[in-house]
Amino acid sequence: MNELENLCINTIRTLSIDAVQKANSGHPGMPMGAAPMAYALWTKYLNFNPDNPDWANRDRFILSAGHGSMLLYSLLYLTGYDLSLDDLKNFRQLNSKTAGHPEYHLCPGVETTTGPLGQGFANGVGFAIAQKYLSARYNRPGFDIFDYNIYAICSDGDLMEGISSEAASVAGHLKLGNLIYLYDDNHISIEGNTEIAFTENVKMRFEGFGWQVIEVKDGNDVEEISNAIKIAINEKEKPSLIKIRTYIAYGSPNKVNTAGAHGSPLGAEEVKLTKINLGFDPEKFFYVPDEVKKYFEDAGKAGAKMESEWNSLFKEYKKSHPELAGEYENLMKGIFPDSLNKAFPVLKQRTDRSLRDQLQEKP
Ligand SMILES: Cc1ncc(C[n+]2csc(CCOP(=O)(O)OP(=O)(O)O)c2C)c(N)n1
Ligand SMILES: [Mg+2]
Repeated sequence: MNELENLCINTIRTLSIDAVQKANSGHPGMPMGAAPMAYALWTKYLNFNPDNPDWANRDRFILSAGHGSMLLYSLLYLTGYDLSLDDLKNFRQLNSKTAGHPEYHLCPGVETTTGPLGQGFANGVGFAIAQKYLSARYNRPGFDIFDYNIYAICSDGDLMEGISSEAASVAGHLKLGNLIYLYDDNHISIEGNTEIAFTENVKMRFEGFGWQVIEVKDGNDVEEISNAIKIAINEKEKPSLIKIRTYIAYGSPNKVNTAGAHGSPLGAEEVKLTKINLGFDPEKFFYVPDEVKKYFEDAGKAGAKMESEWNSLFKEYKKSHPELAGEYENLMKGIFPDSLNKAFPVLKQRTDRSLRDQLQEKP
């Protein structure tokens, strides 16, 4: 890993621990362990435009392990979404954009609300089905209008929840090759080591569902993670689970690999020791080196360029396929095609009898 990469990753870590410490509540350990995978995904693969979080062909990113919300907020701030350093300082405060768990509509760049474990995982499968539908209906030769992927970071708790098994099963059945999940395999959950309650063979379970499972042995190895993501992107038939061995609270001398770093701040003294350990000034808070901000913002600008290329492609598409383009644009405004309107039954409101009478009426 080069020095700048290291600095970028450690900035995600220090922003996250500072925000949790200032709020005096939250989950510092997850962002610290998962920072390298997030860095690799967001700077090398994820297509997004911070200036337009609604760009139709953006890749979707879901933080299913929503308790690690500071990971996402750090990325959104660093890449240039409409989220300021002050918003990070207001983490977990009433009416702030940076709620304890990511909230859709509250914070730009948050694709869906996550908090209940398993929910983001399952939502992502729905997103992937939607992408498949859009591409099947609207893409035409020479016009890959919708070719985006759905990415998520999920945790042990996500995989423990039953809903993730149901969703994973249908994702395998439908061959959702557009689905790429990064599993933060840190062997720790709220009650301690996963040995206590979660010892199933995750790899075999997901292979049984028809997924491709790729193992990354070192969650700090950006190259190993990047290669795994590339393999996942190239797999078009199967959803992919990238099982990445990480350490919760990586960088904290005394809290690393402990459940104590799951749901409470590191503590002022440990924050200092962590910063020293990571090569940061312990007296600086919410510190972002200029070169780090520039590097992340450049990743965002690359996405802005992609969107403008996509806009040109859509213009051409509109000329070649005006009906399809028009239908899509109408749908986005909530206007259904006539054929669909006709398919809906027309229900008349009955005003001649009270609701209670209607309910008591025998069928
Ligand atoms: C459905 C549901 N049950 C319980 C919780 C409370 N909770 C938050 S995080 C967590 C588990 C944490 O373990 P893991 O998912 O491995 O995250 P890590 O500690 O490794 O970051 C639990 C039980 C929740 N968010 N959702
Ligand atoms: Mg865990």
